[in-house]
Amino acid sequence: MNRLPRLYPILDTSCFPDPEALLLAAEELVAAGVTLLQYRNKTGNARQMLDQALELRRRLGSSVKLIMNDRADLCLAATFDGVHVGQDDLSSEGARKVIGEGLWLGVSTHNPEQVSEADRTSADYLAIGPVFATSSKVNPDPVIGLEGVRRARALTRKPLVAIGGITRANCGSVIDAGADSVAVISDLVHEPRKSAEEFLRILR
Ligand code: TZP
Ligand code: MG
Repeated sequence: MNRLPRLYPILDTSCFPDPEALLLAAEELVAAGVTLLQYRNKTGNARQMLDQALELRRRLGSSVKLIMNDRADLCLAATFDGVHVGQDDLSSEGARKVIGEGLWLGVSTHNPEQVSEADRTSADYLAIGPVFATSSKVNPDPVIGLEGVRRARALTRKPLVAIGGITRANCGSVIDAGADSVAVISDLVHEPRKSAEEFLRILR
């Protein structure tokens, strides 16, 4: 994979009143300069997820990298660029078998042991968090703080994405702690274009 962009927005369906609102937010993010997006849907069925993912791809075109959360099968079916798996999803090697060598594989980690284990896999990047308190995840792991980001940085040379409670106000400190990129859900929902432009300006 190429270098990760500094900003990695996650479009979570639970943040939008309907599919069209999510698609409009995606278009605004891309207009702001976003080049990497994750689609996260924790409530829809597979068919709804595929329909929405295909529409995202159709509307955004092929220059934006699209990552499917959780589901390697839907990554392929929706012609996405990669899949992001957590500790309860397919293992890294299982997901890699599904998507093949060419697509991106991201893995969520929440503590030093998981970072070290994921570092030994074929994952293209690792996510670490939650850095700060978050209300966007059900049953989040314990907050790791900036110290958790520093510890993760020391354990892997893979690209590192920090996640959890990251805002325009604190994103600079997360990059300073060693993250290559910040994944953000809630601080991009309200005014996606304006917020993404501000993130990108701060993180330049
Ligand atoms: N994994 C760890 S924290 C989190 C996920 C999916 C949610 C991040 O959302 P927010 O709103 O940016 O805190
Ligand atoms: Mg998952």
